[in-house]
Amino acid sequence: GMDAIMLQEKLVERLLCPRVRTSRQKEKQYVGFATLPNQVHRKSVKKGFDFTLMVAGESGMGKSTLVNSLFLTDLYKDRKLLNAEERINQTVEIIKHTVDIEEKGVKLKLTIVDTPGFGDAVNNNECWKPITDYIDQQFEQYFRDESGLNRKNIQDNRVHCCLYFIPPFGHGLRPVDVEFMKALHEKVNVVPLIAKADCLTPSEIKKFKDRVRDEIERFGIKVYQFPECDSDEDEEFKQLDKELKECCPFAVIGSNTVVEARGQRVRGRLYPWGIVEVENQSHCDFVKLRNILIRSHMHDLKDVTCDVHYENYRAQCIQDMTSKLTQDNRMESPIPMLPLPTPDVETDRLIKMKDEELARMQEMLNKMQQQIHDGKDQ
Ligand SMILES: Nc1nc2c(ncn2[C@@H]2O[C@H](COP(=O)(O)OP(=O)(O)O)[C@@H](O)[C@H]2O)c(=O)[nH]1
Ligand SMILES: [Mg+2]
Repeated sequence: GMDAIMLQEKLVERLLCPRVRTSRQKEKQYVGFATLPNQVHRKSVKKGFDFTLMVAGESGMGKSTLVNSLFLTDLYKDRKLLNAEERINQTVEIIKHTVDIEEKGVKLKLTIVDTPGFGDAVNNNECWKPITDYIDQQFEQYFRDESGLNRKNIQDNRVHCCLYFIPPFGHGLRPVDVEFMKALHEKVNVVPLIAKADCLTPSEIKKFKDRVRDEIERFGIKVYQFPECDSDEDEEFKQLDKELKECCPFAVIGSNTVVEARGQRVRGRLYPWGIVEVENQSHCDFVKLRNILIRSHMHDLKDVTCDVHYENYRAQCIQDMTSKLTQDNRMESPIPMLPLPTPDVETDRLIKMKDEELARMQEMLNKMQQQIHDGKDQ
């Protein structure tokens, strides 16, 4: 009757309203990912952690080189490094690399999604489309698995972070950068980077960063927000946190060659006038970026992916299904001489998914009521 309909509406409303962000994970130390278990459930320690990182931006900006630098530094410490020329080929399609790494018994499955980058095609209209499609497909797969029967062993391929490479040559963001990031910002955590930062002097970098920060604000681009630092944190942590936020957008340099600098073999770029060191904090923000990604902010990036981006996707899905159902209902009202709508497999699937969703909400509601009830009894 009427009550059932109202309950259904309430449930749908509840489903449509993205979950409120719960208190963010806070990490005190900027250390190796071996400390990840400190903040999470023991179960995930046994299973291991996983993280999916995507790179996007114009072709030739050093995306593949940077992910290789990120990879090799942490993943192949002892491996012989090849020349950049030998290693890096132009990326022509979306490629997924997965690497399992272990640090002090803690397992991390790192997935890198390398994208071809735009600029090579004659027509760069909607050049972000393959990327947004890819992100949506991962959400869709997850949504499907989550609504399915075997919900225990879902493979989570959702993209947790997208590094967007801004070319260092212009005077800030180009229209295509603005459009690209806006196409992504509601689907994934966008972390903007200034590519090939060795092309800029320190004062130019500062100016460029200020400008990009301004434009991000002015154009309403919602890049990944670092979580607020609690007021009761110690001064040292607050200082680190402040520096981190002021550093954005990170100026990065990538290289796959090892050079000799100050008597040590380091990853860097050799120029006639000197050496640029990737991991030297006075040369660029590479180390800061790496720490954020696989150490200090990995949990938060994943939380935001689940609680905000995926929830939004899911809400949209359910809304689409609901409106489709309403439309179908209207079509079923008896209009003489019109053939009955043919059963649509897709609609059936959607109805089934929605029913399951509602059943789960109902179950949750019951549990909540039970808890309230139990609370009263005590
Ligand atoms: N100057 C400079 N060149 C770079 C940097 N990173 C990569 N490159 C070079 O830029 C070219 C394109 O790099 P690649 O990683 O294939 O770019 P992608 O198309 O964005 O994946 C290669 O010749 C790289 O050696 C960097 O940080 N600074
Ligand atoms: Mg590439």
